[in-house]
Amino acid sequence: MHHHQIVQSLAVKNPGHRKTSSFKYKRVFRFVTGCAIAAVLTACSPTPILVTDRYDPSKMDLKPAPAKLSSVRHTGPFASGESLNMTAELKPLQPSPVKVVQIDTIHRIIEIAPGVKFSAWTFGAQVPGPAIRARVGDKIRFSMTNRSDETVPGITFAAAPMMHSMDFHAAMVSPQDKYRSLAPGQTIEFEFTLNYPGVFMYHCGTPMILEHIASGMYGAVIVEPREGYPTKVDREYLVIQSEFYVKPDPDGHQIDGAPLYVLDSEKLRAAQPSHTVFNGVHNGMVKNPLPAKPGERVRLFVLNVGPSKTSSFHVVGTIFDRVWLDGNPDNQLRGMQTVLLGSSSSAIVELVIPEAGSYIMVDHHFANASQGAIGLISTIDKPKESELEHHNMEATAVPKEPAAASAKLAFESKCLACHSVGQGKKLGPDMAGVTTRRTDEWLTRWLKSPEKMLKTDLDAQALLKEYNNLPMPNQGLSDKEITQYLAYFHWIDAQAKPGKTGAAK
Ligand code: HEC
Ligand SMILES: [Cu+2]
Repeated sequence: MHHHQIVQSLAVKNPGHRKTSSFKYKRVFRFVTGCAIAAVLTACSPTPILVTDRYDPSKMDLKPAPAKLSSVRHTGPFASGESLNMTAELKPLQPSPVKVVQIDTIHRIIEIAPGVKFSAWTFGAQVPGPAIRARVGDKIRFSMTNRSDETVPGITFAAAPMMHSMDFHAAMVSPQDKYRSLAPGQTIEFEFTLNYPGVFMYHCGTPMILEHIASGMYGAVIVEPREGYPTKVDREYLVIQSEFYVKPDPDGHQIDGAPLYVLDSEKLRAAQPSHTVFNGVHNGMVKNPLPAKPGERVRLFVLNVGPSKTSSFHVVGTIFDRVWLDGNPDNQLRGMQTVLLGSSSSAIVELVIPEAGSYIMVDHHFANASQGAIGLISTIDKPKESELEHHNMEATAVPKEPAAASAKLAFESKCLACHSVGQGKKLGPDMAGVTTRRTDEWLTRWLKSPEKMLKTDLDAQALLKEYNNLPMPNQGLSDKEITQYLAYFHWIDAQAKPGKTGAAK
């Protein structure tokens, strides 16, 4: 036993000390403080107490070699490396202390929602780009060719070649050296060592950064603590939230008979996304839920890319047993219902699946969820459509006419919170069949001013009664937008005619 511990136990054993003799107390006190100082100087203690900081900068590699630029381009696959993960289901950590990673930039048409084919800029030909998995102390040996000048398979048009770059939040390096923009055909190589555990974003850092991120140029680096995680889990999944800002191509390009969608820079600057999604696809993990079994412990690596929205990540039906902010177990919270993630913030959340069911991952900012930030962790292979009520609809077809296509997109972000298409009542009526029960003239007046109609029109008043006296808020639509909604409603009802297949049933 050390001296100061003996003194402490003495003090506890003789609580009368203080009252009986202040003189004795002072002497004991002096002895205690004297010894505490001595203990620090190790004179009192046979074994010195070492305080180590696992993030001691003097033990970090902070002098990586300069980046190398060349014009020798990669050919073949757009991404390679044992540590790369292409899907939500994560492979275990690879043991090698050096992770060789190649991720090239290439422009691609990707489907961000059923029928919405978007002209994207990518890392590794996918959005999000491949996730790197490594651990503290590992070295990442990275190389990237800007292949944005290569043709996009299947189409004759594509976004023009562009400068691109790579910015790893997991690295501590000079941005001017390592994050340089590459011209099409150039290759950059650099190395860095992982100093902190976490779930880190990577993204293109070429101006306008906002446009490069919104076009699809992002991904994650998962860095485990040197000694691994303190808990054991049955499943590990990666969930990346991001926004898309798209509009039908003003030049009218089509792909497989449907409009091509391009970046809407006005919506982008106004931070008004057309889609908010998990893992790059609107409702993607609703169609293909992440599997789990009752009683299992699941670890989710959650990253909010943004670029401009916050995520209030929540899983309906369970509680986060542990939350490690930014993916570092040093930043632990317990028993959380949601975790708030700003742009480029992340967390590892661990949860237990209590009983059989489909547990719904959502951004609890429900405006974002209604734009597609929804996914399932499910004990069932294919959950029934009806279980998704209140959350979102599934579109299976897209109108060819640009007016109807624009309205479909607008409908998905503005109206879907209250209306379904072919899936029954929500807060308001199902839009399927609306053109058979109302004339265009009535619908135009309604969309222009529901409040005026509710005062004067008997059919509108009856409708209000049927919908619990909840008046539809005026949506502030322009005449042009109203015409587009009518085109969309007519398209929906044309789909439902015998012999046709499509969204409305
Ligand atoms: C906050 C919920 C809410 C939102 C958002 C909303 N609506 Fe409605 N809508 C309603 C309700 C409720 C009704 C039924 C009438 C009433 O109670 O006012 C309705 C009725 C309608 C009707 C008449 C349907 C029929 O069967 O006659 C149309 C058409 C319509 N909405 C279109 C839209 C469009 C288009 C948008 C998006 C631009 C939209 N609504 C957004 C709640 C909403
Ligand atoms: Cu870029």
